[in-house]
Amino acid sequence: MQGIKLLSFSTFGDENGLLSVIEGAEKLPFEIKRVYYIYNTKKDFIRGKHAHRKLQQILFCPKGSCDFILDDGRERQTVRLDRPDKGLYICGPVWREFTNFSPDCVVMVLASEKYDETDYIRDYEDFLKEKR
Ligand code: T46
Repeated sequence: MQGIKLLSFSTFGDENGLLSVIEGAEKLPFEIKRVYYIYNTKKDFIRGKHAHRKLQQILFCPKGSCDFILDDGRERQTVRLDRPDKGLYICGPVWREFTNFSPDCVVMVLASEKYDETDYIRDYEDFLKEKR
């Protein structure tokens, strides 16, 4: 799908403990300007329901799991984030909804820009129009 890439973070350690690293141009194709995280979300609540115009993000679950339903205006795909070394890179306008949260789920987001409400497309029909 256009605008997304699955990432696998370098991981070190053994049965005594693991450490994952997100570093370098290959894994992080932008400078981080903001970090936010989402937690205590009810299992079936649907978050997101928007696209970003320019924002680049890396999303991952350091704890727990959830499903991202992604839509580039042509196709839909579900990506399950269920391990701390697995990330999702989203670049540009991809409609996203996320749900099916485990009770312990924490969604971490590394973002290329500071918060800017004008970068959000919060109406699905507007998203389709902007993609055309
Ligand atoms: C995204 C998904 C994965 C701020 O004031 N500053 C911030 O940096 C952010 C991210 C949000 N907010 C405020 C705006 C809303 O009043 O926090 C409230 C909840 O935000 P929102 O409804 O957009 O939350 P989600 O979980 O639907 O979406 C968030 C991000 O907004 C979005 O960038 O891609 O997580």
